[in-house]
Amino acid sequence: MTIFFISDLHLHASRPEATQAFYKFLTEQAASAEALYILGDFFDAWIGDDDDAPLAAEVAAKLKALSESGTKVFLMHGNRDFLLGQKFVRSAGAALLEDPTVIDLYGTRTLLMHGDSLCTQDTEYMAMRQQLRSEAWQAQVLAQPI
Ligand SMILES: [Mn+2]
Repeated sequence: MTIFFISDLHLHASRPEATQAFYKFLTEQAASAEALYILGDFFDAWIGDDDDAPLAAEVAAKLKALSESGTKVFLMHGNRDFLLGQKFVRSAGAALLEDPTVIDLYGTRTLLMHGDSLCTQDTEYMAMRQQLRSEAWQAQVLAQPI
């Protein structure tokens, strides 16, 4: 069995060829896999699960179909789509992973991360990241209409 790890697809309505390539990957490769791990920045941006843009619903439906066909789907936040929430995750038939997460990959402990938390010398980014990832900031932003 195969397990796929992908990240940084940066899906966006302005790049339909990337979205189509992803759909092709789902049907031609991921469909026969044991699991698909999407390790962040799956979307180029995410400002709340209440965004009713067609791309999000379409992608969720494709992932849900994959999940229902027997491939486990895991999602991790990236530095651009860290507001992806449970509503989207559920609609995609996926499970949300903490960053970092350690999995047992065929007997080998394997660390999964998006990677931006390792940019420790970029102190401005680290300070911003701390704010963006705080519950208070996220609650305040997500309470705003799209
Ligand atoms: Mn990233």
